[in-house]
Amino acid sequence: MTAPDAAAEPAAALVAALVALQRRVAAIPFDLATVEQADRRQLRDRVAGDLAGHIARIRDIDAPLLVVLGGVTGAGKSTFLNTMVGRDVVATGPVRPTTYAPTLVCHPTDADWFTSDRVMAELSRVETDSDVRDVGPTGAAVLRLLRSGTLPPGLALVDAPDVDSVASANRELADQLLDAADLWLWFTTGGKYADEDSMRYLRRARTRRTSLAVVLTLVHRIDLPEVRADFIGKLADEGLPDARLFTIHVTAIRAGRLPVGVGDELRSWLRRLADPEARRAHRNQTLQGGLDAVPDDIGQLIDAVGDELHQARRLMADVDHAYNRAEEDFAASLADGMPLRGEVVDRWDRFVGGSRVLKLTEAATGQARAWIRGLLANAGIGDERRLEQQVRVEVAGTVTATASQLSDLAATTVVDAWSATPAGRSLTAREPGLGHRSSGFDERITGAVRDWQQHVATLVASVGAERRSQARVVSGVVSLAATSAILLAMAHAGITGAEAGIAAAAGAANQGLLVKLLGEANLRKLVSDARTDLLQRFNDLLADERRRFIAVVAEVAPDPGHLDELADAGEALVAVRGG
Ligand SMILES: Nc1nc2c(ncn2[C@@H]2O[C@H](COP(=O)(O)OP(=O)(O)O)[C@@H](O)[C@H]2O)c(=O)[nH]1
Ligand SMILES: [Mg+2]
Repeated sequence: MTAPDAAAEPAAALVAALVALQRRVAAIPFDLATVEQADRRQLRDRVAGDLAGHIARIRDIDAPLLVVLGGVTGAGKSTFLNTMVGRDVVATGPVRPTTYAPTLVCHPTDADWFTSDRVMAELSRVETDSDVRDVGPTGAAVLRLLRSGTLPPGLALVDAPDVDSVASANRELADQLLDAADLWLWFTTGGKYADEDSMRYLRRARTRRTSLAVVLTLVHRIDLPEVRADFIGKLADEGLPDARLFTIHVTAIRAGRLPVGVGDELRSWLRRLADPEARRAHRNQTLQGGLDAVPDDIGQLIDAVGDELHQARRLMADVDHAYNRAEEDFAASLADGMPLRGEVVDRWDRFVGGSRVLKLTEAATGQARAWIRGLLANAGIGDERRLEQQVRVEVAGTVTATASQLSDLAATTVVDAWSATPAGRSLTAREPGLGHRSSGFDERITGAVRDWQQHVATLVASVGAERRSQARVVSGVVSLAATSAILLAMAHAGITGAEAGIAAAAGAANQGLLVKLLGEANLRKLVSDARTDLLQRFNDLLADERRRFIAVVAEVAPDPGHLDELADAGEALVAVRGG
């Protein structure tokens, strides 16, 4: 940092790396409603804010030094701020635990540095001379800006809310301000300096290597040497042996201020910080410490996004599991037989299964025509058509019902599995219809089954056309009858014997008819094609059903590509700093 020109280029590269990283961090949505969601969003905002602070520190190395007065309740922060300003600008003593608007005081010529969103962008600014305590029901965080000629140019002081405030909004605001500080001025009292509340923050300052000075207040003059020595020991124990320590003994307070002569050492030290060299030194220490902490922060974010991704994939796996199972179940129910109504099946069996019919069909091809005539004569063409239609309707209804039921079952299974995690529950809540098959499913499955039956009819007709010897019989009415016979056999698992050998199962009237009409090999192939076709149609519909679930997960799941981008941006920063 000797010659500004020499420093300019690395600084520009560093800023570019930080800007890229900051954008990537700020863009992490953490939309999956995991148990950790709120913490993760908070981490993201904190890291993004820190990065913005680092960018500001590098870009504006000569900006006024931002000194944040932090610490426990009643430690004298507000009293000291009033003392520095020379008038009663903030209220002292117990404050209501409502959302607190912190006050930033700076020299009038420095105010422009703080009116913009260069630092602490999340806080809206209010410029008023009177103290703003309660910022209203929305609780939106406000930073009160005060210009005072009594502070030297180059120094800005912020009176932060108490870190042990009963209101969590105040504690969070205090953290936010401390994160934005170039230097912490930590206030603690003779009675509280060893408290965990206070020590936790001092540890944080040490870890982050934030420039730090500690102010020990409300100690009686007589106790001062002993308390001071004890506190120095505690600071050393916490790894802060070099922390600058000021003490302010108990004294009479007038108009919310310390009397002249008390706290002078601290006052003049602070005034000297306004010097450009001192400013740079403190700012740079905080910057370097902050930059050192970035890889760890990014690592935490990467872990968080990685875990979110993992959880999203588990939700996806629940979907796959349930719908794959539905596919298997449908195939199995086709193999095992669906619950057709007995009466239709019986009537059809009686229709095709008379011993006379079977006997006739065993006869030569020429007699088949007579058999058909006999069938028609027995049943009457109207009745025969009607029965054949009933079979088709019955099969369609049964297949449709089975498909709908399995689709419902898959949806319920996913919703049940999802109810085990908050992320899953919130997805189900977003889309209340997910617990059962989609509203359009019934119409689509009805169409699909109709198309399948049509396809089977086409298959039967084509087999008939190829089968020269019986070409004349396997046509028209018989073709329809054969179609129905096959549909029935398939739905009723009457063709299960097809794989084992049709002849073995040929005792069944329907099957016997089919073998006679189409031939064993044709029948086997036809049934296999028809089955594949139906399974495909069902699986296509299930894919749409499945997509409803995948879509809601995809909406909130992190993009794996962003994970890589985040890691790359983090590594790019490390490379720029190392190079
Ligand atoms: N007697 C006495 N009271 C003090 C001293 N410093 C602070 N106080 C009082 O302690 C209370 C809390 O001080 P305040 O500045 O509001 O502390 P803050 O909560 O850290 O902002 C106020 O009533 C102050 O008047 C001091 O040196 N002597
Ligand atoms: Mg106060």
